[in-house]
Amino acid sequence: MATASHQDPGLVADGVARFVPPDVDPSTLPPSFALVEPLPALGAVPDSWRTVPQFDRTVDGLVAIIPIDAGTSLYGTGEVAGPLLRNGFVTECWAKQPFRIEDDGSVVPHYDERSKSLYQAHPWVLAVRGDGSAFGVLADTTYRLGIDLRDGIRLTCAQPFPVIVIEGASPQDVVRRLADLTGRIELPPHWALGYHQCRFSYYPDGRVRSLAREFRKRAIPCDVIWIDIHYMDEYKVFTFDPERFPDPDGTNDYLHELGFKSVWILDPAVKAEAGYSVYDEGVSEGHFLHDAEGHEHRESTWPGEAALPDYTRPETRAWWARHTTEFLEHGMDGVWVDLNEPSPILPLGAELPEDLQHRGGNGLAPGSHAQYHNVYGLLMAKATEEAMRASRPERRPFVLSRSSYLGGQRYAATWTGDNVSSWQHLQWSVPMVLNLGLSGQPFCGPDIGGFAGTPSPALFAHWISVGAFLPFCRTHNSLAGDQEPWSFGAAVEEVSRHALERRYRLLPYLYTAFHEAATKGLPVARPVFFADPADLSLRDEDHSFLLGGDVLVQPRLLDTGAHDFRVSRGAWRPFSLAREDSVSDPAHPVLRLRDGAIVPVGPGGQTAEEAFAGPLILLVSLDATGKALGRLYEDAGDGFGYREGQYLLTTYQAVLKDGVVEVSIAAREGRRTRPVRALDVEVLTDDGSRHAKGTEGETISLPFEQ
Ligand code: NBV
Repeated sequence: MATASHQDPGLVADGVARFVPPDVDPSTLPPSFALVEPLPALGAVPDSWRTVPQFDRTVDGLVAIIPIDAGTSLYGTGEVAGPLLRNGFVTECWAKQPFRIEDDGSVVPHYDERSKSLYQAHPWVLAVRGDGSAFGVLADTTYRLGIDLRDGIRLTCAQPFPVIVIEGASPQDVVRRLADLTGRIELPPHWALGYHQCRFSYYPDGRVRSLAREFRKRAIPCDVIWIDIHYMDEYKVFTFDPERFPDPDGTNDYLHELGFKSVWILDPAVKAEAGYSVYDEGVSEGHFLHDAEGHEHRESTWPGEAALPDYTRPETRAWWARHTTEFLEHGMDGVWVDLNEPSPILPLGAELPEDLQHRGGNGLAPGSHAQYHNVYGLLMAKATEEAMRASRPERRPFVLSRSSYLGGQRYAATWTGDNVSSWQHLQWSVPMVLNLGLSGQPFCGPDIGGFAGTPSPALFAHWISVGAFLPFCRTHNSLAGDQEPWSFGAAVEEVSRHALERRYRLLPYLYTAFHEAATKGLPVARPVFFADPADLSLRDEDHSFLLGGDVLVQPRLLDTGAHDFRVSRGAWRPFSLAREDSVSDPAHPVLRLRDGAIVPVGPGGQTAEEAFAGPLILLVSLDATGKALGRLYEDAGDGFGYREGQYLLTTYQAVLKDGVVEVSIAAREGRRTRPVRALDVEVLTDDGSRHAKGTEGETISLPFEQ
């Protein structure tokens, strides 16, 4: 009798079933990488199960075919450029640095709608049926996977793979269940939700310091300054250039004194140079990837010839973590891991041979690079995150990773890689973030302003104004022109300041949405169709988006023509967030509040710390029955006290009765002391708003005639 295996077909949880090709012995399948825990089969899949993949063999390997009903909309597939709605697209799960060959033969990092794969790999499709019910399809393999959505869902892989199907009453339901299975983000520290300023690269140290001073002098909100590769000594990982950054501790201290955090980059490639201790250790302790003949594999990267760590080995992850721990002793607040698809630099677009050998260990079988390529970035991020957690148990880690795989949200936030300073890329940045959210990664964002090229003043103004409402908010650019908020003249500087002030005022609400992502797995930025999954007219809306469940963001993403936004039923009243919102620049998205919702807004400030302290305003939009509800999650903003109950989750309610709106606390959770603070109420109406002043904890009454 065959023994039970972790990949056995059957019902594996309520509403979740695994299917295995009939001619495949499940015990021969590699263990799942995406799932947090193995899911043993609990019993047979019931006959009533709606979505059953059919397996077939072709010259390309195994194909799983999942037919869809007319009216079914497809999403997910991770990091993809192009529209939100993925019906008709063919992509591939194969992490890579996309590139384009220019007319002069030079190769530049570049992606567009035709790119089959980008830096991250998410073998996952979300399908929303015409009636608003949904299912999700997870191809549980790390190997290269073709995803063809031209006629239903067709998944192709050279190796056999199981398919997990999640059924749900709504897309939200399916995305939540995906997070139950593949993990959720850890709650980030407050500062990580602030504005981040980056470039390739700010150097030397003096330039970093003056950049920091400039932000404070100009009173532009900013929390984090990023240090890209020019800090390293000849691009050798875990070193510092003695002239550019002679005193990294001093650089970090200086930033900290001005209220900034710092994030420094690490690349996986280790310069192959005898005498460089990181390399020597790597060789003597066996940390590098070898070819099929057992020779150390080399790639041409920033430092020149380099070896690549084999992060499938627990010993190698521990070694990497030890170096990261020492690195962090210089006072960095976060770590950025780049080029971990992994991508050689020369020639751009080159890929590692698929027959390189990974040695695995601790439950991971030895395997080829073809098997482990897609999880290289995830494993590097995991090693880095574990180092952060172990070396500073009292602080929340922050890692940003370029490559990732389904489930990678457990270890790192991601960004959408090397985009271009163009209106088209600005427009794609919204659906990219939305589809990543629908694939389990809620903490992501684009390089604001575009990485390659220099944006026009108008483009930068629009980009930062939209980027201010995306979960990860960082400006970054390459070696081209300056891309600070003040680089485009006084008018754009003012738009940028205003955009970031809006974000900082919304931080209490945004943090509450991150708490929902960390506890329930719901995306922070959500597609508009979430508001009414059965409304087919919303299925391809990908200019506007929802932040959390209650705020609708309607940006102008293209410089040509007005976009005809589609909005679900309901009042969706516009609201202001910062001074002069009503007469603001057209670059700023229009913000609307769902009727029946209450949104907490803070005082704003130059740093997240300021933005989470002080008075609160509750923005209220009553529904047709005169009621509204909203939640606010609060904690220390760093550390893990919240796990011991040191948090407050407050549900505020507003009720209109006899010409008076009464706002009070409907429910509370957590043991954090309730702050003594002013709590003002602003009730939106169809023609403006009414205000009342009060204090936290008391019922606030507001005369309100309709
Ligand atoms: O470290 C330099 C860059 C970085 O700024 C960018 O964000 C990454 O996507 N990095 C790529 C390497 C440059 C490759 C051309």
